Amino acid sequence: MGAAPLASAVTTVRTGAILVVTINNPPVNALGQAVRQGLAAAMQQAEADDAVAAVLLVAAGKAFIAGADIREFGKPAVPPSLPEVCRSMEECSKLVVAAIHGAALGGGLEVAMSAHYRLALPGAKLGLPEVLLGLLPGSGGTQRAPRLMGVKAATELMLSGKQLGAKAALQAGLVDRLAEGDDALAAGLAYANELLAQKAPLRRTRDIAIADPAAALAELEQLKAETAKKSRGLFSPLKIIECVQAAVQQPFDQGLATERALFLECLDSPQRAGLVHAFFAEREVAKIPEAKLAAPRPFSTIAVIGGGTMGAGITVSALDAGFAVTMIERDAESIARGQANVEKVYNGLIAKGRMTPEAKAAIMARYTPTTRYEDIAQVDLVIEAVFEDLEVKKAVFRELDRVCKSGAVLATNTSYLDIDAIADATKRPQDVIGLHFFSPANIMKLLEIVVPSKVSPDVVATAFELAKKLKKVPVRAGVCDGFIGNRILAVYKQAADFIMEDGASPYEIDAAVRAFGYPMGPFQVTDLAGGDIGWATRKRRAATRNPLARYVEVADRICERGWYGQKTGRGFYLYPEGVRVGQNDPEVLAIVDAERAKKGVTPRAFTQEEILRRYMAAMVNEGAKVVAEGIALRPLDVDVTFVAGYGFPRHRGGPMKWADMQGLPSILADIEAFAKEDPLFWQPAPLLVQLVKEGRNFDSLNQG
Ligand code: 3H9
Repeated sequence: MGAAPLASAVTTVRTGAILVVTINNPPVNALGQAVRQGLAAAMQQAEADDAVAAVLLVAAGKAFIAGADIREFGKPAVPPSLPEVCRSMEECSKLVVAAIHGAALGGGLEVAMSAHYRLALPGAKLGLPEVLLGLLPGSGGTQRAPRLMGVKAATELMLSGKQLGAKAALQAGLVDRLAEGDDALAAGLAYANELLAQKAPLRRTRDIAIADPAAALAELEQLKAETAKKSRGLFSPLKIIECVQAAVQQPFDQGLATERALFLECLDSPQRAGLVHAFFAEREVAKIPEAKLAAPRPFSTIAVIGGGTMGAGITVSALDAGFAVTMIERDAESIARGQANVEKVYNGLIAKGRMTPEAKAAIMARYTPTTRYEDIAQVDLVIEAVFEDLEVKKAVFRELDRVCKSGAVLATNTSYLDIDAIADATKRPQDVIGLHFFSPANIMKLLEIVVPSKVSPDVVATAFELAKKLKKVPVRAGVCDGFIGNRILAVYKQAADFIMEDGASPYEIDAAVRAFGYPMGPFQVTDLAGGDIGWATRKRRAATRNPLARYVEVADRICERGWYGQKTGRGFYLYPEGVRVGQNDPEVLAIVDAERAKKGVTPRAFTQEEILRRYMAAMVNEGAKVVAEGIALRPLDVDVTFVAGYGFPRHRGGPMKWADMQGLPSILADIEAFAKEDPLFWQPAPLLVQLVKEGRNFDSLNQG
């Protein structure tokens, strides 16, 4: 047995005739330069050593290989490239076996596909998720996966970014063998020895022929048509299909060259920059100052106060995460409705064949309905989701203060109200925090964790721990009207109202916003959420509104008619029975015209570009204020809020990242130009002005 230390990220040890090559690059064995270098050297070592008959590739830690090192994208490439490493592995004259445990993603799976044989352990996850980063598999994945799995299955894997478990990967043809247990080294050695004993051939993926090319090309045409419809302006999905077409039509090496060229195009695209930003930002948001100060409090039982849409959604989310949940409502009728709301979600899954009645029964066994506060005396964490009214919420918190055990975390799911005031209704404000869920709470990923002034750091840490258990994306927010998301939303929604009153129809505005990449425009969202909700807020704020500030009354006129959107069949759009996509309503246009006439506004035309410039400038400007006030910790927290909770197109990274990519001077110039029309609304954020002056961007505030 001989050991040869290479770069420390990759080590080799010979065991009999097998050279064991171990990748050790924590946390996830990404294929950074040192790993690529180490793998290339290991392959040379195997070629040069006559005593080596086979190479076994294994990895240390929790993942096999999570892919290329995403942090290297956008920096100058340092050789050897990953395609070169993959080629040296595939062309190796010794048998190459990969033993896969944990994630083998992107470049990680491409490395494995370049081995001659693949073994997977039970926890293995295999996938080509490059599309989620605006990329395509760029180390032969688009050429090798179709040869191993068939054209359609491989293309679907690449277009979806989905991960396959070990068994599914075996069925798909991505791996050759499953092993029991968790010892990849032992299982890999046994497999490699078995292959050597059988004198198994060097089975190179590149040599596998693609069956029935004509049928494969027809399938690709169909996938292309579906993808063009579904991918809403995304760049890399169609490029993936082009690569697979090359795999079918071109010799292997030419296919690789096509893949390389298209990969580099994707790498250069702003969509890649936006998606990679979103990937890291979603991980950075959990890095909060409180995590350094305190550990989370232990918790296993949860109470939810209120069984309405929100309370039921939160209950389902907590039940799905394995918690025991007690739901409180004020009387027997309301708690029965609350339980029905919870069961409706599971019954829907059963109806779709996605859950068995037995699984539902097992989940519901952890659910306890009650009308008595005393029943939650021993609960670890309470989430209040009652009517959005400060006095109602304060009364609930006084009750919680009376009954809950000392140390219980008391959370409110308010979306606007002053959490400091709610905390002060108790004698334990250090235990009170905001958990702002988004509807439907069991589906939406965003959780704004709102930190009032007296809360203790371990409660904040507990809230982040809860988010992790619920598989939410948590964003830390400070207390203000609307926190991060709804505060910024209120401002750009106003900008949309101004554009409407000045001449664009709500339908033109929605279309412009959809063209930017949102699934819906702001008026469609109003109709979906219910116009009455915003109306109630506007009425609540009417007394404190600056009388000099511009106020557009169109939405009020619409609500006064009882047109609250989808639920009433009519709002900004018409929803005749059975129609979910709204139809334009000439009567709404007449209302808009009447309001313009009343204000003496002569309507003018807006291009999509101008609509977007105003809409986005309002969003970015308020985002900058939210960051400067410390309501959001960093610009990236604003980005994650909007991508995870407000439908902001992920490939643009978030509003602040988008602004950086546009260039902050051009955004500021727009705001200054708009301010000439309405100086009160368009006040440039001092932070934006300062960054422009210093030649910096928002991203410079994300570091450290
Ligand atoms: C690619 O491969 C291109 C090739 O086709 C062609 C090349 C020529 N690089 O998510 P976690 C960090 S594209 C760098 O919290 P988990 C992550 O930021 C790549 N860093 O853990 C975090 O850092 P920190 C295709 C990476 O257990 C830490 O690792 N591959 C990478 O919940 C832990 O991550 C992918 O898209 C990376 N590739 O999930 C896979 N991956 O501690 C991306 C992770 O400083 N990765 N980090 O915050 C994942 O999906 C998940 O990280 C994984 C683990 C499932 C692996």
